[in-house]
Amino acid sequence: TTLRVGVIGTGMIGRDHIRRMTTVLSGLAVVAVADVDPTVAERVAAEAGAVAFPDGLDLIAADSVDAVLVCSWGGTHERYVLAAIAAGKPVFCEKPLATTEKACLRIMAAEVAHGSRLVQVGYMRRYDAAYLAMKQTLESGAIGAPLMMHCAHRNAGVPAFYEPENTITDTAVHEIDMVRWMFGSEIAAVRVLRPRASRNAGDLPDPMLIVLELANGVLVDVEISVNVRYGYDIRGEILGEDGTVSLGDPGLISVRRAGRVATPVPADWRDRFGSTYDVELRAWADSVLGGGVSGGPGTWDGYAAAVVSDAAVRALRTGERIEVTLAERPGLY
Ligand code: NAD
Ligand code: ISE
Repeated sequence: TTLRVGVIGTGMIGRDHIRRMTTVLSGLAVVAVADVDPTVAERVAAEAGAVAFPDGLDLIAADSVDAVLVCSWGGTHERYVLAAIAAGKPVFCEKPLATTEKACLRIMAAEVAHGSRLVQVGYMRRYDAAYLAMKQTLESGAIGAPLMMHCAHRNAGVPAFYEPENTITDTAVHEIDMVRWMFGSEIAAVRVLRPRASRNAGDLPDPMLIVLELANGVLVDVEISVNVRYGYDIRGEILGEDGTVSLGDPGLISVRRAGRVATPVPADWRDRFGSTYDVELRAWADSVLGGGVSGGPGTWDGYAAAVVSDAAVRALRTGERIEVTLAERPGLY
């Protein structure tokens, strides 16, 4: 059987996922696309052999669409995810699930009322070979009980529409989700510190240091830098009581010439996480095709990440330590 997918949002990642579903993964067909910019949607539809819908809500309602991929801007995710749940269709929503805690709670209420899980959120690091090997090492006990984790999330640059708070809601959310999964613990409090701004920062609070206190006592620091120019650099090291585990260098080769050793740095998230998104979408499609529940990040995870990012935005604005309070976790999750 083939899973007939409709894609809403045909920008950078929407197009990348369409390429993946049409040329890399089997068992998937992109049958419909929609974008607020109809010219883009029509061009992408023609390339993919799909039908362009003027409105994402009509795409969700179409009989030809079995499952939905939401790849539009974060603030627009809620209406599409709610519509997919109302239609009883599985939905893969790119991160963040929604941009506010309240919107995530509305999605959670709708999914709980529906009675089974339909939503997977695009926190792809859970499918990344390096992060998985790190988690396996941690869980093997080889480095002892974890104490701290140091992370860096560096972008070469960001698009013009990127707002100051996107450093948290769009960028740091990946670490926020990753550490909840890595350590199996919720985040209890957050602080944000800022050095002097980079001369490349423009109006952005760039760089910044986010300190996450986990409920299990682990402390995590995350450097966010979004204009480093030199490439896309994702780092992590866990300090345990008996040793450490770090993400390795993602550059596959090292070149020695003219008295230097050079290892390539990925250019952007497509470069660094390309095969990770392949694994992520394969797992999602398999869970949908198999009629089961996706083992990937769901609505609860999207909600928890949104609450922590709200708290981090407050910490950034006030300079204070902000405690995180989550709603009661429904039995569905
Ligand atoms: P983008 O600007 O390149 O593309 C977004 C597209 O959505 C644009 O074509 C825009 O016209 C369209 N759009 C906006 N509002 C819409 C609406 N209401 N209905 C339909 N279409 C609408 O942005 P992008 O970088 O592709 O990011 C899209 C989403 O994917 C964001 O939520 C972002 O956080 C997420 N993302 C995730 C990763 C990852 O690593 N998992 C990487 C990049 C982007
Ligand atoms: C983008 O939306 C992503 O999700 C990338 O993984 C992240 O590195 C980048 O900062 C975001 O803007």
